[in-house]
Amino acid sequence: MLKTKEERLTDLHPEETTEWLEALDQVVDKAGPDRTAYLLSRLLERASHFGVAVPSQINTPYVNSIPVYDEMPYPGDRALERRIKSIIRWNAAAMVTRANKYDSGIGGHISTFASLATISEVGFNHIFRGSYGDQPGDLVYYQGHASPGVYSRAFLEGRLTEDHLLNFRHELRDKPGLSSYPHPWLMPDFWQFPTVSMGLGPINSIYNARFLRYLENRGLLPPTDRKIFAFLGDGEMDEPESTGALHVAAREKLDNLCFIINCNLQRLDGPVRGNGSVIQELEGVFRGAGWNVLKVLWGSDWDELFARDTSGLLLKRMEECVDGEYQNFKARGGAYVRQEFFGKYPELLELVKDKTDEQIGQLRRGGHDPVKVYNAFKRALEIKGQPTVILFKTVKGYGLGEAGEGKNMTHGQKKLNEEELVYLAKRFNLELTPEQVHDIAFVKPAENSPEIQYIKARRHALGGDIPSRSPKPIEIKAPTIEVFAESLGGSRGREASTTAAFVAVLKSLLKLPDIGKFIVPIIPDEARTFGMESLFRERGIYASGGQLYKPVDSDVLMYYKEAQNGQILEEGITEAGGLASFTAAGTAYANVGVPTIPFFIYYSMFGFQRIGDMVWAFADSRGKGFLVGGTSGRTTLPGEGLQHDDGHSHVLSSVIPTCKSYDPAFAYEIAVIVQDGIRRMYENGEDHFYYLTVCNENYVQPPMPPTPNISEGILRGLYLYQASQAGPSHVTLFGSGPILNEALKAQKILADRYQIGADVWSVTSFTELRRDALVTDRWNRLHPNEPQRKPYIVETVGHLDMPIIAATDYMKIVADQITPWVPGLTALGTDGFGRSENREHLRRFFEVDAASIAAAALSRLASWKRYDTARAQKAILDLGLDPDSIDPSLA
Ligand SMILES: Cc1ncc(C[n+]2csc(CCOP(=O)(O)OP(=O)(O)O)c2C)c(N)n1
Ligand SMILES: [Mg+2]
Repeated sequence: MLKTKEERLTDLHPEETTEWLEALDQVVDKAGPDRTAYLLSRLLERASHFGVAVPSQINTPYVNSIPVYDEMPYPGDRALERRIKSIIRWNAAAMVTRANKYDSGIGGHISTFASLATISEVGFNHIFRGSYGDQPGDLVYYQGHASPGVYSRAFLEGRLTEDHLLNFRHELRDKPGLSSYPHPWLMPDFWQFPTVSMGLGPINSIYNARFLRYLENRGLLPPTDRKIFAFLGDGEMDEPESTGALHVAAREKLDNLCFIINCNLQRLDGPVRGNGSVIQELEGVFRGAGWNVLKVLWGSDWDELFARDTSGLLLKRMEECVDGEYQNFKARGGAYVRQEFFGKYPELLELVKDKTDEQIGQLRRGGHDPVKVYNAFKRALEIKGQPTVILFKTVKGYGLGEAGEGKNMTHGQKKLNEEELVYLAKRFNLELTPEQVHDIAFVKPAENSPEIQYIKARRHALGGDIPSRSPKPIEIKAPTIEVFAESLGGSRGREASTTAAFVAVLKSLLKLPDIGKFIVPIIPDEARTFGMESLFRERGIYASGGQLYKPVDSDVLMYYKEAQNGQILEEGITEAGGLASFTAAGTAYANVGVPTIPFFIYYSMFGFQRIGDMVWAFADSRGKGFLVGGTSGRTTLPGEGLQHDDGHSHVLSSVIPTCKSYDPAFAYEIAVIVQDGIRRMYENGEDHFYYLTVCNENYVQPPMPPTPNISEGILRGLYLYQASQAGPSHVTLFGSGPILNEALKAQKILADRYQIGADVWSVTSFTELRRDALVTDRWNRLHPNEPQRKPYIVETVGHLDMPIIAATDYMKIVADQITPWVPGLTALGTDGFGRSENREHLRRFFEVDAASIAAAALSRLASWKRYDTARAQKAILDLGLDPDSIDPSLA
């Protein structure tokens, strides 16, 4: 029987063990750590040769990674920095308390920043660079709910006024307020990265660090020592997005990235790992993924205890305790710690016999000791070839005492009462008058005080303000539409898909001398599906270390070329990673002054519904670029079935205010949309982005008709594509994407078999039509005494006195968006789960094929009393529909 790990690791011969350990001590003494490491690795190698299952060493002991003798002295004025930090702590807590006192329920967080203050202050005073020459400096992602601390510091720096603090979470008043969390959309000069949705900071910062390397390797950005720091919560690390891309950072050797994990051992409800150790667990995860891990667990006052403890029991006791106990040690005070922690072993009690309970209670954790914190940052800056994570052990609600230090309810603590405020002020030696405490007054030393002079001098020395968002003007001129002549001319009788049409547009852009280099094609392992493989060789796939092998297809023209300056980001199967790259590229204009234009093309079903929250954050970031949902359309993608057939991404994209969604039918529509998109986003500087669905159905792509104002129609949402050829129109047909072809076939059926004329309109965007109509309606509502304006949809189609049948490959609600302005509209769409079938059967099942459209037209005409009901019923049967078939939305 195999033994368990514990059984194998039981010491059966302690004397023999001691001999081996002493031998090792001698090697360390005489030959040093490198030789020791070499000998150990040879021993392990030999052991595995004999089949010894060596236990993997994914963890190091529960002590600081940097030994005391390796520490650098602290470079700052400790006393002054403490005073400044205390004021920042106070103002942060006061901001939240005041907000809730005068507007009960407005919310905010006190305890997270309380646990973070030392780490944050060391970073601001000594580490985070505001600029590198003429380039923006380090990029810092903050824990979203620690924002009061960031505001509080900006107040001392003179970047925010007292009015700002008074209006924390009051963004809609006459004075400028502060948003609850980091939102570039709401505070565009201040915040760079929206982080408060847990898990997005980790993945986005990894891909951003990698994107900076990409820009450097492609010569678009001069290399610097710039770092990306990401402040994260230990609870936050449970999100799959937090750890899902760690291997990317290690593989790409991102030594420009440093995670700062605030291990206060608690999340919202209670302990993160009450029955274990979140720090040891995270150490294992990060080391396993190839990161450099620095643990900062114990403050300097523990150093002498470690030095005096010759029994090894102190470490043993530390490793025995689970996080739930550590939480108690902080929540219950020094006497409890003496009894429950040290009291387990007489030797440990002896070790602290000269300390009072108060002193024991104040033994600090590493994350509250500036020397330990500074040394960890310093070491992280020196590490080459690996990303670093610093695991700082802290106390949630540090310094709040009874008001919540280490307590389970501390996360929700939003208001300190007077007694608690007095405690806080005393705890951090803030010399406040009783009135100041009573009034919860903000504290700001005079401009010429040592505190303000110091804080400003430090930021000046480090190159300027952080966080700060100050995009340079973008110097991109959109290409003229003629650049896309090939797409505008149609496929000349050949059949082609809109995916191929999109790829042609992309290729035209890549060839442009001024813009081409800024285009960033991003693909999650679907390039061949989308017919983009020729780009591999033409543009190269980005590989930070270049291509180290001869590709298996090197003898063919379109071989799999990887290159250090490759332009394509081939992400592998990770839509989240692709979106994180899209975010890095779509915000590079603001963060590092390089106006890259990302095109992220992916399987549309695995877009918004899988990574919608990341798209939301992208919008918040004022991101620019093009999302392209490939193989889209519930009935247009044949064969794949329920999981793959997308009939709702246009519903999901419609909820994002800055996302302009289009479902184009033809190549020329795509060209017009992309050309204008670049003009608006990059030439005009508008902060929005695009979602285009493209499909894999092949059909003849017509040339762009010479209709006047057709481009405006394409961009605003609809235009008349083909007027009735059979006399005046009695029914109007709207069609989108490939379903436009079904509407055209229906037009012919109605004319040939029923002698009914119908106009056919191409609707490129129901969502844009609705938005325009809502804006117009609102204006009219608020200006009843002015000439009323017409929404574009009404202005274009007029008040149609006839039924309208609108058919798309998406849920009916997509077309229904415009029903208030065209009340005669009947939406045909693809509500329900997809099936694996061919297009013909799918379209019949979902009732969006030509026969279903024609039948709907006749049925609606009958209900308008413009067609005989019996003939309509017969037509339904003649057209092959089964009136009693099951409703696909229920099936
Ligand atoms: C995706 C997501 N889920 C839930 C929340 C709500 N939430 C905000 S903070 C928090 C707890 C955070 O704990 P931790 O990451 O440990 O941070 P700490 O405050 O302890 O530093 C939760 C659950 C959120 N912001 N985002
Ligand atoms: Mg926590």
